Amino acid sequence: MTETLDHTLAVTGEGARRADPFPVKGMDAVVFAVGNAKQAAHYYSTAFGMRLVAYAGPENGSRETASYVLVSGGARFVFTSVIKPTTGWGTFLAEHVAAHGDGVIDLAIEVPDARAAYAYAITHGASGIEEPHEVKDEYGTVVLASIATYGDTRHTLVERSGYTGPYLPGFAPAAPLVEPPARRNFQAVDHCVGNVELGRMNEWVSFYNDVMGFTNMKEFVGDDIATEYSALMSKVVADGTRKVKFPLNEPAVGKKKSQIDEYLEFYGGPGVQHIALATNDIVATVRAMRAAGVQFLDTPESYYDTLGEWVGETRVPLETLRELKILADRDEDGYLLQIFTKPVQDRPTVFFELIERHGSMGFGKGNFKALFEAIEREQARRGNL
Ligand code: TYF
Ligand code: FE
Repeated sequence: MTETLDHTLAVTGEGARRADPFPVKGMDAVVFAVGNAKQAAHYYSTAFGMRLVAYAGPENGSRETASYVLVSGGARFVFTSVIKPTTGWGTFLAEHVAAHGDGVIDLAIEVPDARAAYAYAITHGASGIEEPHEVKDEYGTVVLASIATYGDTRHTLVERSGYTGPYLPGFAPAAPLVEPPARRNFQAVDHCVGNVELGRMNEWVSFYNDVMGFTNMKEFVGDDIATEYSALMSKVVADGTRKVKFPLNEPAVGKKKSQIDEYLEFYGGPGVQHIALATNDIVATVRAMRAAGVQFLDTPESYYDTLGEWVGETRVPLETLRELKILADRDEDGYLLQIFTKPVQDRPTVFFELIERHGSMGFGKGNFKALFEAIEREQARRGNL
């Protein structure tokens, strides 16, 4: 009797904890280094329907940088700009913008124990950027630590249990810039994709395997698909609970210039390619975002002529998918609906995806041909194919 009880405790308590070498709570924030955070905050408020909730700038003690925190449900974006010539933390930001244009500087991950997570990562081969340290204000204490990942991107490990402030110590609550939409456009970050150099995808997959104990998800694009049409290879790593999912792309050598090569050239190296946002009503979201001026990739009519045959019934009628150019894919677990924006800055670099999942844990592999042809049409218009 006692033995059975002990055994149960071991499995649900210590045992379960030990089974996950790198527990995470989820994505904490996607942090963008941009040239003009004030205008970015406006765009993500009016075009993406996000809500400004916090601000740090010269008015409340941040002398070198201005940062705006916007949320949509559990998705949190931070936009940061340097506001004067500087030698402090601002230097790193300024150099990031000079080298890459507007882009993602930090994929911050919320963890239950930042010191333990950092120690695990460093022991397993990560390069440290900032050692674990406490930051505090009247709302409580947060522990932060940062490690390097591909390119000039970092992962800050954020331990915020019990912190009641609007974001991090130093940030003050802020009122929305515009009345947020009655219905949220999206409620979470679904996955964050990195582009790395030719031949290095597997190194980065191993990095996440070793440093964060992330495991590989089943969907991958190998050289079979790559040489045929996609011009990229891709594998996906995720934490034990599948809350944090990081696909990694590398260019494939093919007939045409890979879309990943175009990114690497214009971004000036590896970096975050797209952020996928989870929505429970992709139709309403696409209508709202299109009306606000967000541009999405086009999909040819022919895609919809055969879609019904292999995807079958979805929540959204085929005619609506066709009207809005939404893509659909099905696997053994269910289906998903997805659509991609065009790049959101002048450089053909960062873009967004909207995804509505119904059981499927995939990433839209069935759409790769149609999707990559659409990307290549855009590449050709830019003269980069
Ligand atoms: O995250 C993914 O893997 C999917 C597929 O340029 C994808 O969204 C991969 C590369 C790309 C666009 C989408
Ligand atoms: Fe994606």
